[in-house]
Amino acid sequence: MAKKLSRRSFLKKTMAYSATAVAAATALVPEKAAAKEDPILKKQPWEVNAGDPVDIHPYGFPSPYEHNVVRRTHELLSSGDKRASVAMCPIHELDGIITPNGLFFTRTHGGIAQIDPNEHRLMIHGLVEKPLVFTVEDLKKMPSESRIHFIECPANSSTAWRGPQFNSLQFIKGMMSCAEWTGVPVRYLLEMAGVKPEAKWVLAEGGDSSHMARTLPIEKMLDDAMVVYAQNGEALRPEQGYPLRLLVPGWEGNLNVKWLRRLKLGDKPWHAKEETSKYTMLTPGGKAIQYFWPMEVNSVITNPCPEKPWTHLKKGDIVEIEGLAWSGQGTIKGVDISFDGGKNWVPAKLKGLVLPKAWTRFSYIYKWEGKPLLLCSRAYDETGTVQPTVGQEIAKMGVEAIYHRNAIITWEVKANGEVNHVEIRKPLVDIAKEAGWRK
Ligand SMILES: Nc1nc2c(c(=O)[nH]1)N[C@H]1C(S)=C(S)[C@@H](COP(=O)(O)O)O[C@H]1N2
Ligand SMILES: [Mo]
Repeated sequence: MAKKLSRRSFLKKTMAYSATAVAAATALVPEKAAAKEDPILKKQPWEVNAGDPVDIHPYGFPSPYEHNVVRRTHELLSSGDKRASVAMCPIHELDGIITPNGLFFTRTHGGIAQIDPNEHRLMIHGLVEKPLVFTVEDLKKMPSESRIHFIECPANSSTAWRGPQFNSLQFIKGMMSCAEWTGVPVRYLLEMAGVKPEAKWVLAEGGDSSHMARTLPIEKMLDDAMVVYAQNGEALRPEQGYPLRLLVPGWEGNLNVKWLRRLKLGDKPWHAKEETSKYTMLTPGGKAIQYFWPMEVNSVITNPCPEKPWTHLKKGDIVEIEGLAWSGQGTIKGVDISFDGGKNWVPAKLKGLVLPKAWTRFSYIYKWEGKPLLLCSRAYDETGTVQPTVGQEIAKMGVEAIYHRNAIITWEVKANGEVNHVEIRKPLVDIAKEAGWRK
């Protein structure tokens, strides 16, 4: 009896935010079970025989037991040709805020170029005093900076505009990743070339077969854009633009031109002339937004999610709800969690590094009573922007926008622990009426 009481009061305490308390709570169970546990008593092959020599893989691999943690493609998310396609990041399998290089989402318009770095150059020309050509080695000799930033394709979640299409976190939100990038600020390079006063726009062009070329305002290039050659401590992967890519922190993924070979300065935007791709946004009034650069505040719960259900949990279990929040406008200031589809909210805890224009992990320690939930997260950033509900976003942008979907995502957690992607919103006709789409 005394034991039962102390366990109950112990559980009460774990309801407060305390990771150590949770660790202790889960440790209670194995302690009793240990006597019956096979893996503890049984001699395992890996303790009987010596392991592999240290030089078996000069460049290592993950454990074969992690074979399921991979990028994935989906026929609905790309053209039939896998060279003009996207491989989605398994964000539900990640911890912390760094995406390992082998799992970084990969989007290409003309396949993954395999560039010989000795044959690659970066040219800076147009409205500059002195056009310059850099080798990769030239850039590596310059003072470098390392920064952690996410890259997100604005088409992330584009399939959700008309309602949930995928019961999968990887396919809803996997068009993004976050890494530590090392390279040279574009500002240094432009200062070396000498920016002419008329220069207002920059064309960034890739050396791959798609020759992806995007227009950027010079202010952003002089602010925090970088030419990077390294990612998480090693050279960029070919998929991410080896040997050089443009990094445009917080802005649309497509602007982060890979296999970067040219920056051309001009006095007008380049869209009519050399720019290869358009990322316009059609609004309900019929007008299109031509440039929509920063990725706005966003968040999603990664545990639980359709791929990580709570089917293994028992009523009364303590669990850590976790997720990712990010904003291309700056630093995440907070994340709220709702268990009832957005009627009531409680603040989550931001955990680990909280950096501008980087993934930010949030956490909420929760006792699951085995009751159905409508679980969602809502982030806000340093500019005061709050992540919109689906209804708010549709009222503003309609359903034809395709890009920049950052509305709140809801998981239905069933009593048996299954998790489904659902959407909470009024019927479209009501949203349209209230927003005044048609008179
Ligand atoms: N040269 C070149 N750069 C490119 C692309 C491309 O096809 N070619 N795709 C762009 C798009 S649409 C996105 S979303 C990001 C994806 O970066 P990642 O593949 O490193 O995740 O790269 C951008 N840079
Ligand atoms: Mo993209």
